[in-house]
Order: sequence, then structure tokens, then C-alpha cells
Amino acid sequence: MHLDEKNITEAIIKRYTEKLLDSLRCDVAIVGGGPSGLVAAAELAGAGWKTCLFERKLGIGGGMWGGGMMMNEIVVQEEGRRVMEEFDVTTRPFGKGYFTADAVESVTTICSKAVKAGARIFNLVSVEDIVLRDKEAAGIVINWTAVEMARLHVDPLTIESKFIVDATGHAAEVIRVIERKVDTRLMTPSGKIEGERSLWAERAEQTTLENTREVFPRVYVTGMCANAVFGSYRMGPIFGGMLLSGKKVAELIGERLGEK
Ligand code: 48F
Repeated sequence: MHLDEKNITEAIIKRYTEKLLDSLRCDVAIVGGGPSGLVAAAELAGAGWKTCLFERKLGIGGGMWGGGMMMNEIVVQEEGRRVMEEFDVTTRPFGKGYFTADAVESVTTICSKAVKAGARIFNLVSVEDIVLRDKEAAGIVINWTAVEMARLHVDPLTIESKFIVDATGHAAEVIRVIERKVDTRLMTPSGKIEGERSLWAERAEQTTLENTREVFPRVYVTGMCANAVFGSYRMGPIFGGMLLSGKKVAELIGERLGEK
């Protein structure tokens, strides 16, 4: 077969545009493709909700790739192992109650499940703001990461979404924008971002789940972002809380979407 470069280029532009056009109005927009965002995307898309995920970097996976200190193995506890099993990620016991998993297998397998369930994943796109309607969020504001990095003066585009998930990890970027730009009290004790505390794995893992909830009308937090926003601890390279938090946020939003 004769390969025509024009066809290759046209195929990419058309297919990408189709994917993007079909995502302009979605049920859930997830910001951040770390473990919590990817699990949430897989669960929501699997439940039939139109789900898109936007990741700033070239690669999906957030802090999961690097395991602990670049040693690409992660640890989960029993509850986390069950989620890994649901996602077909191989785990190996390590003493009583601890399991390890290959970080590369974990990221790739969970991501593959999300895409095959129908989630649209857009890497190299940064979320810089929300779309506001009265006192609730109605979507997200996106731009190419390359534009952000080059500090080019280029206006962004928007994605309309019924719900938004801030899965941006330690940075809690979506909630930070809301705190800064919207004249409101967040649904936190002080009405502001409480701020992340130092590392305490056991407490952090429990509170990640408790803190997985709505913080501003139609905006939910998951994963490390949930603890950063609600003033709880970081946990280091144990990932059960991230996986369970992704599942929880999907359940909470699924219930809301199902109400209509
Ligand atoms: O940090 P990250 O992996 O978030 P997570 O799902 O998991 C946290 C753990 O990796 C680890 C931990 C617990 O074990 O403490 O750190 O809570 O992934 C967050 C992703 O969001 C992207 C960022 O590049 C990363 O891949 N991200 C951050 N801000 C934006 C963004 C933004 N404004 N737009 C798009 N993506």
C-alpha cells in the first residue's frame, strides 16, 4: 500500500477533533490523571456517564509512576488490594496486610480500563479555571499545556460539565482557583482551603476517604487533593486511599447524576 502523509495527518486531525467535539458537553470533567482521577474516570465511564479527563502532562499516571523515591513499586493495604483486583492489577503480599504492585502495571492497566470503559482522556491539556453560573460550577476552562508553559497570550476554550472532579493532587488547582476568584465560602470548616499537613500514612489514608466530597457546588475533590483541601495529612507511596477515593467520588457523582 502507498502511504500518503496527507492521509496520516488528516486521520489524526479528524479523529482528535471528533473526540474533542464530542466532549464539549459532558456529565463529568475530571482534572488530573493520577491514580484517583483515573479510577474515577473508569468507574464513571463504566457506569455509562459521559466522562472526560484532562491531564497537564504528556504522560498519565501522576505520582504513581515513581513509586517511592523513584523505586517504581507501590504499596496498598487490603482494601486497596481489592480495588487492584477489580482492575486486574497483580499484587503480591508483603508481610501481614501489605501488598505491593508494579507501578508501571498499575498505571497502564487502570488507564487502559478507563479508556476502554469510554472515558475520553486528553493529555497535554491544562485546566486553568472553571465556568461559573451564578453560584455553581458549570464547566472547566482549558488550554494547551504548551501555551501555559510558553506563557503565550492565547485565550482558552471551555468544556461544559454537570460535575467537576479536582484530582490534581497536592496542588488542589481547581479549588485554589475557586478560592481565589469566586466570592464564596468553600464547604470546609474555615470556608477556605485548610492546607495539607505532614506525612502520617495511617491517618491520611482514613481521612482521604472522609474528605472525598463536594467542596463547591458541583465540584468534588478526590485523592491527595481531598486531604490538601480539608487540612489532613499526606500519606507517601501507599495508594489504597487514592484508589478508594476515586471509587467514592464516582459513586457520589453517579448518585447525583442518577437523581435526574
Ligand atoms: O498527584 P497525582 O498522582 O494525584 P492523586 O491521584 O494521587 C496522589 C499520589 O500520586 C501521591 C500521594 C499518595 O499516594 O500522595 O502523590 O491525588 O496526580 C495529579 C495529576 O493532576 C495533574 C498533574 O499533572 C498530575 O498528573 N494536574 C495538576 N494540575 C492540573 C493537572 C491542571 N490544572 N490541569 C490538568 N492536570
